[in-house]
Amino acid sequence: MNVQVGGIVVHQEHLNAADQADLVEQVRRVVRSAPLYRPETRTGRAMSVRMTSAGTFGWISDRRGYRYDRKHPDGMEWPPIPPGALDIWRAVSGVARDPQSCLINYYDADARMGMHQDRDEGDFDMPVVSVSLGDEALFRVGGPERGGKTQSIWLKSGDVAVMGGTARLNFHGIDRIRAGSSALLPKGGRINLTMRVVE
Ligand code: MD3
Ligand code: FE
Repeated sequence: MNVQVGGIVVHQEHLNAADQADLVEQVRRVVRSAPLYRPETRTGRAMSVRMTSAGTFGWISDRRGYRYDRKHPDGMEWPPIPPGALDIWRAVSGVARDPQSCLINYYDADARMGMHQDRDEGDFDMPVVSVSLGDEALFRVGGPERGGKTQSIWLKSGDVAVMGGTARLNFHGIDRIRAGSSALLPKGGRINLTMRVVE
Protein backbone atom coordinates (compact mmCIF):
# COMPACT_ATOMS: atom_id res chain seq x y z
CA MET A 1 0.00 0.00 0.00
CA ASN A 2 1.00 3.64 -0.48
CA VAL A 3 0.86 6.01 2.46
CA GLN A 4 1.62 9.73 2.51
CA VAL A 5 3.52 11.31 5.38
CA GLY A 6 4.58 14.94 5.27
CA GLY A 7 4.24 15.01 1.48
CA ILE A 8 6.41 11.92 1.10
CA VAL A 9 4.93 8.87 -0.60
CA VAL A 10 5.91 5.57 1.04
CA HIS A 11 5.32 2.47 -1.07
CA GLN A 12 5.07 -0.09 1.71
CA GLU A 13 6.31 -3.60 0.85
CA HIS A 14 7.33 -2.49 -2.65
CA LEU A 15 9.92 -5.30 -2.62
CA ASN A 16 9.01 -8.89 -1.82
CA ALA A 17 11.39 -11.09 0.17
CA ALA A 18 13.16 -12.48 -2.91
CA ASP A 19 13.71 -9.00 -4.39
CA GLN A 20 15.06 -7.77 -1.05
CA ALA A 21 17.53 -10.67 -0.86
CA ASP A 22 18.65 -10.04 -4.47
CA LEU A 23 19.18 -6.35 -3.77
CA VAL A 24 21.19 -7.09 -0.62
CA GLU A 25 23.46 -9.33 -2.70
CA GLN A 26 23.91 -6.50 -5.23
CA VAL A 27 24.73 -4.08 -2.40
CA ARG A 28 27.32 -6.54 -1.06
CA ARG A 29 28.98 -6.47 -4.49
CA VAL A 30 29.20 -2.66 -4.31
CA VAL A 31 30.59 -2.77 -0.78
CA ARG A 32 33.25 -5.31 -1.80
CA SER A 33 34.71 -2.85 -4.33
CA ALA A 34 33.88 0.40 -2.49
CA PRO A 35 34.01 -0.36 1.25
CA LEU A 36 31.75 1.23 3.83
CA TYR A 37 33.53 3.96 5.78
CA ARG A 38 32.52 6.24 8.62
CA PRO A 39 32.28 9.83 7.40
CA GLU A 40 33.47 12.72 9.53
CA THR A 41 31.82 16.10 9.71
CA ARG A 42 33.67 19.34 9.04
CA THR A 43 34.31 19.61 12.78
CA GLY A 44 35.92 16.16 12.89
CA ARG A 45 32.99 14.37 14.52
CA ALA A 46 32.38 10.82 13.29
CA MET A 47 28.90 10.16 11.93
CA SER A 48 27.20 7.09 13.42
CA VAL A 49 26.11 5.88 9.97
CA ARG A 50 28.62 4.09 7.73
CA MET A 51 28.47 4.97 4.03
CA THR A 52 29.51 4.21 0.52
CA SER A 53 28.00 5.03 -2.87
CA ALA A 54 27.40 3.70 -6.37
CA GLY A 55 27.02 5.61 -9.63
CA THR A 56 28.81 8.56 -11.21
CA PHE A 57 28.78 10.52 -7.97
CA GLY A 58 28.93 9.62 -4.31
CA TRP A 59 28.04 11.85 -1.39
CA ILE A 60 30.97 12.24 0.97
CA SER A 61 31.72 14.19 4.12
CA ASP A 62 35.11 14.88 5.67
CA ARG A 63 36.92 17.71 7.42
CA ARG A 64 36.79 19.74 4.18
CA GLY A 65 32.97 19.63 4.31
CA TYR A 66 30.40 17.62 2.39
CA ARG A 67 29.86 17.33 -1.35
CA TYR A 68 29.31 14.97 -4.24
CA ASP A 69 32.52 13.44 -5.53
CA ARG A 70 33.35 11.09 -8.41
CA LYS A 71 35.65 9.07 -6.15
CA HIS A 72 35.53 7.07 -2.92
CA PRO A 73 37.71 8.50 -0.11
CA ASP A 74 40.16 5.65 -0.84
CA GLY A 75 40.56 6.97 -4.41
CA MET A 76 38.60 4.51 -6.57
CA GLU A 77 35.64 5.40 -8.79
CA TRP A 78 32.24 4.31 -7.46
CA PRO A 79 30.83 1.02 -8.80
CA PRO A 80 27.73 1.11 -11.05
CA ILE A 81 24.31 1.55 -9.44
CA PRO A 82 22.90 -1.96 -8.79
CA PRO A 83 20.33 -2.98 -11.44
CA GLY A 84 17.74 -3.80 -8.78
CA ALA A 85 17.99 -0.25 -7.44
CA LEU A 86 17.64 1.24 -10.94
CA ASP A 87 14.50 -0.85 -11.48
CA ILE A 88 12.97 0.70 -8.37
CA TRP A 89 13.85 4.25 -9.46
CA ARG A 90 12.30 3.67 -12.89
CA ALA A 91 9.13 2.24 -11.32
CA VAL A 92 8.46 5.00 -8.78
CA SER A 93 10.39 8.21 -9.54
CA GLY A 94 8.05 9.53 -12.23
CA VAL A 95 10.93 11.10 -14.16
CA ALA A 96 12.66 10.04 -17.39
CA ARG A 97 16.22 10.63 -16.18
CA ASP A 98 18.14 7.90 -14.39
CA PRO A 99 19.84 8.63 -11.06
CA GLN A 100 23.52 9.59 -11.00
CA SER A 101 24.08 8.60 -7.40
CA CYS A 102 23.02 5.81 -5.06
CA LEU A 103 24.11 6.54 -1.51
CA ILE A 104 24.33 3.44 0.67
CA ASN A 105 23.86 4.11 4.40
CA TYR A 106 24.41 1.32 6.93
CA TYR A 107 22.86 1.73 10.40
CA ASP A 108 23.93 -0.51 13.25
CA ALA A 109 21.74 -0.74 16.37
CA ASP A 110 23.00 2.60 17.69
CA ALA A 111 23.16 4.66 14.51
CA ARG A 112 20.89 7.57 13.77
CA MET A 113 20.71 10.56 11.45
CA GLY A 114 19.90 14.02 12.70
CA MET A 115 17.31 16.25 11.06
CA HIS A 116 18.62 17.83 7.85
CA GLN A 117 17.66 18.93 4.34
CA ASP A 118 19.04 17.38 1.15
CA ARG A 119 20.17 20.39 -0.84
CA ASP A 120 23.48 19.46 -2.42
CA GLU A 121 21.84 18.57 -5.74
CA GLY A 122 21.49 20.88 -8.72
CA ASP A 123 17.81 20.40 -9.58
CA PHE A 124 15.26 20.14 -6.78
CA ASP A 125 12.59 19.20 -9.34
CA MET A 126 14.28 15.78 -9.45
CA PRO A 127 12.93 13.49 -6.71
CA VAL A 128 14.91 11.45 -4.20
CA VAL A 129 14.04 7.75 -3.95
CA SER A 130 14.93 5.78 -0.81
CA VAL A 131 14.87 2.00 -0.28
CA SER A 132 14.89 0.43 3.20
CA LEU A 133 16.43 -3.02 3.83
CA GLY A 134 16.82 -4.86 7.14
CA ASP A 135 15.85 -3.51 10.54
CA GLU A 136 12.97 -1.05 10.87
CA ALA A 137 13.78 2.64 11.28
CA LEU A 138 11.82 5.47 12.86
CA PHE A 139 11.81 8.11 10.13
CA ARG A 140 10.83 11.68 10.98
CA VAL A 141 9.82 14.32 8.45
CA GLY A 142 9.02 17.97 9.01
CA GLY A 143 8.50 20.95 6.77
CA PRO A 144 10.92 23.22 4.86
CA GLU A 145 11.90 25.14 8.04
CA ARG A 146 13.95 23.67 10.85
CA GLY A 147 12.01 23.23 14.07
CA GLY A 148 8.53 22.96 12.55
CA LYS A 149 5.93 20.27 13.18
CA THR A 150 7.03 16.73 12.34
CA GLN A 151 5.43 13.38 11.60
CA SER A 152 7.01 9.96 12.08
CA ILE A 153 6.66 6.59 10.40
CA TRP A 154 8.44 3.28 10.83
CA LEU A 155 10.17 2.38 7.56
CA LYS A 156 10.34 -1.39 7.11
CA SER A 157 12.42 -3.67 4.94
CA GLY A 158 11.15 -3.48 1.37
CA ASP A 159 9.56 -0.06 1.77
CA VAL A 160 10.36 2.57 -0.88
CA ALA A 161 9.93 6.29 -0.18
CA VAL A 162 9.67 8.99 -2.85
CA MET A 163 10.49 12.59 -1.95
CA GLY A 164 9.32 14.92 -4.70
CA GLY A 165 7.42 18.12 -5.27
CA THR A 166 6.98 20.28 -2.19
CA ALA A 167 8.41 17.56 0.10
CA ARG A 168 11.78 17.59 -1.67
CA LEU A 169 13.27 20.18 0.69
CA ASN A 170 11.57 19.01 3.88
CA PHE A 171 13.70 18.38 6.95
CA HIS A 172 14.02 14.69 7.79
CA GLY A 173 16.05 12.24 9.82
CA ILE A 174 16.24 8.78 11.38
CA ASP A 175 15.57 8.81 15.14
CA ARG A 176 16.44 5.18 15.82
CA ILE A 177 16.61 1.63 14.57
CA ARG A 178 14.59 -1.27 15.96
CA ALA A 179 17.44 -3.76 16.37
CA GLY A 180 16.52 -7.35 15.64
CA SER A 181 13.29 -6.48 13.81
CA SER A 182 14.39 -8.10 10.53
CA ALA A 183 16.30 -11.27 9.64
CA LEU A 184 17.30 -10.00 6.17
CA LEU A 185 20.86 -9.02 7.12
CA PRO A 186 22.84 -11.78 8.87
CA LYS A 187 24.55 -9.31 11.21
CA GLY A 188 21.43 -7.20 11.66
CA GLY A 189 21.20 -3.48 11.15
CA ARG A 190 19.66 -1.46 8.36
CA ILE A 191 20.71 -0.52 4.85
CA ASN A 192 19.19 2.52 3.19
CA LEU A 193 19.75 3.23 -0.49
CA THR A 194 19.11 6.82 -1.58
CA MET A 195 19.08 7.58 -5.31
CA ARG A 196 19.45 11.06 -6.73
CA VAL A 197 20.02 13.09 -9.87
CA VAL A 198 22.99 15.23 -8.87
CA GLU A 199 23.59 17.73 -11.72
C1 MD3 B 1 12.87 13.58 2.71
N1 MD3 B 1 18.79 9.15 4.56
O1 MD3 B 1 20.85 9.97 3.02
S1 MD3 B 1 15.99 8.20 3.54
C2 MD3 B 1 20.05 10.83 3.41
O2 MD3 B 1 17.19 6.43 5.98
C3 MD3 B 1 18.94 10.43 4.29
O3 MD3 B 1 19.26 6.79 5.50
C4 MD3 B 1 17.83 8.64 5.49
O4 MD3 B 1 18.23 11.26 4.72
C5 MD3 B 1 18.10 7.18 5.67
O5 MD3 B 1 20.11 12.02 3.08
C6 MD3 B 1 16.43 8.90 5.08
C7 MD3 B 1 14.52 9.06 3.27
C8 MD3 B 1 14.70 10.42 2.70
C9 MD3 B 1 15.70 10.72 1.80
C10 MD3 B 1 15.77 11.97 1.21
C11 MD3 B 1 14.82 12.93 1.50
C12 MD3 B 1 13.77 11.38 3.00
C13 MD3 B 1 13.81 12.62 2.42
C14 MD3 B 1 14.84 14.20 0.89
C15 MD3 B 1 13.85 15.11 1.18
C16 MD3 B 1 12.87 14.82 2.11
FE1 FE C 1 18.53 13.13 3.69
